[in-house]
Amino acid sequence: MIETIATKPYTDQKMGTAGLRKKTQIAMLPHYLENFLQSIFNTIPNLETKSFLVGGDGRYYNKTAIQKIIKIAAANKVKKLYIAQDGLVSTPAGSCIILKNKLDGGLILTASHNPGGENGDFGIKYSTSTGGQCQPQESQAILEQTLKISEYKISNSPDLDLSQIGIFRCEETEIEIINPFRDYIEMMQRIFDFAQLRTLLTSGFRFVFDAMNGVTGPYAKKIFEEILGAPQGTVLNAIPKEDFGGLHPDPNLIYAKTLVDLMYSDSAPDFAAANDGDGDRNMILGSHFFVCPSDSLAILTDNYKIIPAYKNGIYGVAKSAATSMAVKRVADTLKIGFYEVPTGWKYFVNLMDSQRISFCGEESFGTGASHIREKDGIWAVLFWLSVIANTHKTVKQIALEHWQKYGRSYFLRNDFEGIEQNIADKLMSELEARLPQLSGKQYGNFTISNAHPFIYNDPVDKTSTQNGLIVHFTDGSRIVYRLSGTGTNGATLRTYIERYVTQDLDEDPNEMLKELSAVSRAISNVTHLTGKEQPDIIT
Ligand code: G16
Repeated sequence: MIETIATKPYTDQKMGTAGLRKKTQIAMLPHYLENFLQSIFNTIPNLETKSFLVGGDGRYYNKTAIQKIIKIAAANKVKKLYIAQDGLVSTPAGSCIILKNKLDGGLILTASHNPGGENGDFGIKYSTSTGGQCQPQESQAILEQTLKISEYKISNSPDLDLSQIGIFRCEETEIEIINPFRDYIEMMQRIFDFAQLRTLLTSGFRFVFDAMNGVTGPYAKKIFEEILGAPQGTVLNAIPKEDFGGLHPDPNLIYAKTLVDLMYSDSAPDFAAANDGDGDRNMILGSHFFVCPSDSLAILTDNYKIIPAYKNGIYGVAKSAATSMAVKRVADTLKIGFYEVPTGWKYFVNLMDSQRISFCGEESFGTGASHIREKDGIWAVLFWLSVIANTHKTVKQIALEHWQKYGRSYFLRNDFEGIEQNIADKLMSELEARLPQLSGKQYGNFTISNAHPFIYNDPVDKTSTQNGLIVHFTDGSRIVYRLSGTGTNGATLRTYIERYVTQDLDEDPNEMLKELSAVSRAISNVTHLTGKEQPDIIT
């Protein structure tokens, strides 16, 4: 039976950089999730002809949320739901399943790299038939629905058992519980030379993969250990946990500290990687070496020819404006297109769909390609393993040779967290107002050449988006300022600092960027406005 339940709008259901992210306690408020789901369905015509994927990264409240999605979708007469077995699907595998099966979209339940659990975060990424997350126009239409919703529809049928693959029904809606691994693994096997990778991983090469108790554990076990023959135990933290075992599942130098410590110890393996909670982010490490994500994109692009799927050539590359310029130098050398977009993977989707780009990446540990429309942690790891297998070089050698060829963009991101929203907004608006007067100003060794808001004009849908402020220096250095769109604790100011050099290639980024970091604080007035002398997090 289908019930119509009266409800009132929540005014905070605006999607951020990647879907809706909230404290779990907020998502669990009465009618909160129901309102949001009904608002999504209200924007989609002809639901009786539409099919969607549902799954997530296994975090707390996902199981309850999936049952709600089934019942609300059924009450709204959705044709079919594909539900990942046990509710577990990585964000990249979800994109793959949507594209391969020509679905109309998907609801991936994840707050990505944010902590999970009852007192952690919960989130929903809403994807469309592109396989990528909805575009700003679509999230605006959903927001408008959330602000005027007065009722939602829900079936009162019993919960479904998600552990059995098979076809079931809820009201008139067909529910198929699917294997969440098969399509994705087949795709990886088509892209990469698995025979070559198997030779590497069974040859004594020492590799560790940290799944951070997120959803990539079972994918990594199947791909690296079962198919490619890496020793049992190669995959650490391999079982998805509702609270990520208390870890903050963000693969960076701070939150993947145990792995980082191992890689800087005397017993460091040859290669290590980590993925985040939903498997779209990746961190790459060699023995005593960390690969900055901006460099990773540049290095992989420079090596595209060694991968079977790309050997005949690639379209262009794209990066978010906040990401370093390293990949542009590669694109210029390869004579392929180069694009710079706002932060948010959704901005790459039109470029991929129109065959303008093949590869893209972001400083926030995201690397990917047009095989799907999300960033892809395991793809990046398989690509790096392929580069190692082909070149027979260490990670550090590969990076050093890259810098010798192209020069190096030292890069750091400084995050000032937990700022009151009105103070963060004031900082950004005052800085934006000051930008025109900054040209020609000197700060120590650095002189500003020009400063402007970053405005992206999408060449495909012709929309225009402003995201962040950029300050350029005469020596090619850059500072980008923007507010995060993924946090759940007040506002986070992100300051991205980049300095290009053609010598001193193997130095500590903290030292190389010390002066420019101080300059970035002086320009933004952050200490005066927030009382913070230093960033809370440096990645
Ligand atoms: C999401 C987006 C990325 C973005 C990152 C950080 O990643 O998909 O495009 O770079 O957030 O965004 P912000 O700087 O606004 O916090 P994920 O892995 O969290 O889905």
